[in-house]
Amino acid sequence: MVTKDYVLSLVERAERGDRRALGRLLTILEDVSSETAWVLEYLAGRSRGAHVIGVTGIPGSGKSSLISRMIRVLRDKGYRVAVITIDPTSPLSSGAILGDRLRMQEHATDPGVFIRSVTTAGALGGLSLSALAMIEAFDALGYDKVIVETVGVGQSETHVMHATDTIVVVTMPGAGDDVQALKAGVLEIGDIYVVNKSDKPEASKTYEYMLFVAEKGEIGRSGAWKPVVVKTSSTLGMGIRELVEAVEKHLEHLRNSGEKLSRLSSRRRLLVKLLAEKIVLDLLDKVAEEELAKTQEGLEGFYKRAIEIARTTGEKLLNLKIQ
Ligand SMILES: Nc1nc2c(ncn2[C@@H]2O[C@H](COP(=O)(O)OP(=O)(O)OP(=O)(O)O)[C@@H](O)[C@H]2O)c(=O)[nH]1
Ligand SMILES: [Mg+2]
Repeated sequence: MVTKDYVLSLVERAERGDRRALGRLLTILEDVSSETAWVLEYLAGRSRGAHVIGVTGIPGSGKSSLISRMIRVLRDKGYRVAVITIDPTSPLSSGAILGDRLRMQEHATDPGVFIRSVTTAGALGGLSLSALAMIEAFDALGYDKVIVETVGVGQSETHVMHATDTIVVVTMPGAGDDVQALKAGVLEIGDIYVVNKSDKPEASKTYEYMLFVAEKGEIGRSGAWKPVVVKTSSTLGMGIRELVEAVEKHLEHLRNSGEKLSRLSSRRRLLVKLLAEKIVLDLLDKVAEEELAKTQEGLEGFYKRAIEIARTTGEKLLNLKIQ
């Protein structure tokens, strides 16, 4: 059982730079328990307005390498940086996550950088509740930049859109020189589009194309901000300063337009929604288990019974006015 005093001591120690305490705090946030509500409320109350940056885009485009490069520039500017990489929990991805960690390895001993991987844990490819809870923790602990690396699949795009302030969409040359290369979903969410691997000869064509579609308004969110296209090479360290400048400019835009605050409330709304979903699903699980335990007749009539259970549970929940 996690006591309040224990969590408070972890927060206090983490604030003083104790990385193990921070690690433990994040582990607590990975599970939803009866303590979760007040821990989140406590952390949210200490929010320092961290800049949450989503880095998304096609697999292998160089997101992790780019983040590692960005960290250097952000650290030079004096920012404390936290990175959350999302593991899509597929057996195929374990290598990718290892790769993510490896590519950011150079920052492992920097006390101003904290890197953590989380799984999507059944969140249909979206950001998990734990990832969102961790953003709250990093925000409360004074990390200036919280970077979230996600794979561009499933629900992650809509989640990233609701949970972050600035979205960097990473693409690369040779991925096809049309909008298809960006895949449905990321077209409308980016604030900054990056053509990475610009050390490759085909890159300038892709860059020209991206500028063209950005000019035509075919990419980016609707609103006052005009998407910026940056060309980078994380291998050569090219264009990284420009990318960080674009990210900073976008933050300035959010602050000046008042959007920074509305993004914070949208992030909190998503957190509450995912928390509610989790609680209802757990409840359903429990009721279904209890009901099925009563079923003695084996597989015969099992499916019929399962559907009945889903119905009755649903009705029960509605009667409880959990909607
Ligand atoms: N030529 C070139 N290769 C790069 C560049 N950036 C990354 N790569 C290579 O591209 C591969 C993928 O890089 P990652 O940084 O792991 O890409 P990612 O988008 O994080 O990949 P996933 O997380 O697996 O989707 C690695 O082999 C990198 O060395 C670049 O600017 N130029
Ligand atoms: Mg990666």
